[in-house]
Amino acid sequence: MERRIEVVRGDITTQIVDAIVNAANAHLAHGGGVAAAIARAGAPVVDSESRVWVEAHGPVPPGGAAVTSAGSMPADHVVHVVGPIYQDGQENEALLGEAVTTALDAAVELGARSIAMPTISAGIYGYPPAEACRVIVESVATWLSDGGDVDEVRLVAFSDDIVAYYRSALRTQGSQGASRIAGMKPTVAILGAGSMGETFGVGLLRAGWDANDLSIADRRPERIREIEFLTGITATDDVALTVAGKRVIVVAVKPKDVPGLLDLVRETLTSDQVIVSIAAGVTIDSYEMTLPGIPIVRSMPNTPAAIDEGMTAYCGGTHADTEALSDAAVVLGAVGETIELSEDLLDAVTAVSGTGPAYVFLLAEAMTEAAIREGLPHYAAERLVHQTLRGAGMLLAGSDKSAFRLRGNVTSPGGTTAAAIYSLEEGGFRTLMEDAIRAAARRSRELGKRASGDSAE
Ligand code: AR6
Repeated sequence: MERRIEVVRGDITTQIVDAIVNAANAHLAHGGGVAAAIARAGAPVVDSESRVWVEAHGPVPPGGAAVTSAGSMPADHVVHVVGPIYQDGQENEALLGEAVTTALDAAVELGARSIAMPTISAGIYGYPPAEACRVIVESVATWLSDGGDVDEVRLVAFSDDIVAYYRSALRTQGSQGASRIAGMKPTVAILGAGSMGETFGVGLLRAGWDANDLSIADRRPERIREIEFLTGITATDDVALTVAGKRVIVVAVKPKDVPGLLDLVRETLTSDQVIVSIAAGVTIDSYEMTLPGIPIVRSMPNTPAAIDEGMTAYCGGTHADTEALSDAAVVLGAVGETIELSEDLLDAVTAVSGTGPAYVFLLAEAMTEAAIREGLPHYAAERLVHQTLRGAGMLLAGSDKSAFRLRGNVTSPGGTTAAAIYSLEEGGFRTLMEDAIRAAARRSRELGKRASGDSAE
């Protein structure tokens, strides 16, 4: 198996790997940053085992690591290392490098084959993020070329700028040929120039793909001309030509059109290409029946992908090895965050993040109407509502605190928020949301059955 470094934008607590690394302090008091997120996701085990560890060994020494289990997180172990607090006149780079290699060694000792690591020291400890990313990439690459024996080191970036720093460090590293680096931009063919196809085409260009490494196919001549004009990507109605020589093939046609489309490419595709399907409900099984031996990745994106704020869940089929999954994640990650989940969860994903934007739009409609009824002019009601939703969303996504905590912070007893929340709860808001998500998941299962039935015919 090839040794590799990957960059994934996301939350380290949800990574499906053998071990995750924590950027801890010496006392394993997981009060803030990624440490608090890990302690919360792995509660209560991570905190209690950390206490036991410190009682038995004392504080984690520089260059040392502590190990706990991971509670209900997908990983098996958490390796806690302490990065340097960035200071002038100190060997920052050597200290951070040491934390990285210590973490990797400790994970390997636990038998881990895949390890996810946060940007150690780049938060509360004040290491300039671009520098931290460079040092982490160099340390991991050196560790791998010195014989570090794992299948994957996943660098988990919590924000877009960290992704960009990692990518740039990887490019430099790659050109020095220190080790084979994943996370580079694979060539991509997009089949179907509907709104999602366009979102991906434009998103990949924004993320730095060269138009020459992309191609698009569509059946409608006027749409082909339009998409070429809009994006500069070569578009044609010849599907076989579009997929030729491309590493990742994004299937972005309607579910009912998938079988016909696959008939056009089944002779052309080879096993070093990867199908990334965004067709709702079409199962990996149905792809694999038509395209034996071809790596398949099935995914469920959502519409905020149009502004690079998408949330996409994906899962790999029988022939999708780490490299195929990584290339799929790089393409999907160009337009937002990604999470790897098992296929049986995709109906729930559809009901939560796939359909989710519509719940928020409905909430916005209802709030705007109510605001107008309270006497606000229409233009003001809209601005108040839209910016409030944006602000609250950003606060929630960027915070370590749960939605429950953030809501608690703005709810004083007997105050206005309390009055509003009481009325929402009385009216069954929570039950309604639960019913809505259940209904969407059920519908997704029904449509899925129909879609796979179609393609099996
Ligand atoms: N997943 C991935 N990365 C994350 C997550 C997450 N859930 N949350 C934050 N990050 P920091 P440090 C990123 O401050 O600088 C703690 O209190 C974050 O954006 O967590 O080494 C410890 O207990 C940043 O890029 O770690 C120590 O006292 C990176 O993780 C102290 O902070 C590291 O930020 C350690 O400070």
